[in-house]
Amino acid sequence: MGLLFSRMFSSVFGNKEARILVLGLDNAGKTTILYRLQMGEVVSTIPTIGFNVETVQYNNIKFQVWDLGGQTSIRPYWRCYFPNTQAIIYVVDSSDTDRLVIAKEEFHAILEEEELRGAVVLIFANKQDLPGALDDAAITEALELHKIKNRQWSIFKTSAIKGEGLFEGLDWLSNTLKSGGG
Ligand SMILES: Nc1nc2c(ncn2[C@@H]2O[C@H](COP(=O)(O)OP(=O)(O)O)[C@@H](O)[C@H]2O)c(=O)[nH]1
Ligand SMILES: [Mg+2]
Repeated sequence: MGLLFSRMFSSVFGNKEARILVLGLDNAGKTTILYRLQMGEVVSTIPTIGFNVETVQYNNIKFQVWDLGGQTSIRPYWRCYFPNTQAIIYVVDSSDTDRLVIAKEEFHAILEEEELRGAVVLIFANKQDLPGALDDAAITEALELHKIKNRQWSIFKTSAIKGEGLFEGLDWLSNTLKSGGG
C-alpha cells in the first residue's frame, strides 16, 4: 500500500502542507487502518491534555488519528489539529449497531467545525468481514449522510483486517482532491 499510496497522492497536494484526519469512535479500526497503509512510522504523542494522537507523516501529508466520543472537556483541544485539513476519513465499526447513534452524533459535530468546512469526507464502513455488519447503504442511513451539505463525500465498505476497500476509498479521495475538492 505504501507504494500505491505515493503514486496516488504524490501529485495531489504538491509541496503544500496537508492534513488528513482519521476519526471515529474507539474500536472502529482507525489505528489498524493507519498501520495497514504502511506509509511510515506511527508516532503516538503523549496524552498531556487527555487524548492520544497518532501521526504518520507521509512527505508533506500528515495523517492524524484520535478517538471521538468520551470527555467533552478535551474537545476544544482538538481544534489545534484542524488547520490545513483537506480531508476527513471517518471510520465506523459496521457491526457495532449499539453505538451507531453516537457515531452519527460525533460525525455531525465534527462536520460543524468551522475550520473543517472545506474538508472532503471519506467514510469507511469498516469490519465488513464480521457477521451482522451493516452494509454501506445501511451505514449511510444510520449516519444520516444525506444531511451533508456543500461538501464532497463518499462511503466505502472496508475490512481493515483483510485490507479490503481501503485502496478504493483512497483512490476516490485522491481523485476528488485532485479535481479541486478539499
Ligand atoms: N474483524 C475485524 N476487526 C477489525 C477490523 N478493523 C479493526 N479490527 C479490530 O478492532 C479492534 C480495534 O481496532 P483499532 O484499530 O485499535 O481501533 P481504533 O480504536 O479505532 O484505533 C482491534 O482488535 C482490531 O484488530 C476489521 O476490518 N475487521
Ligand atoms: Mg486507535
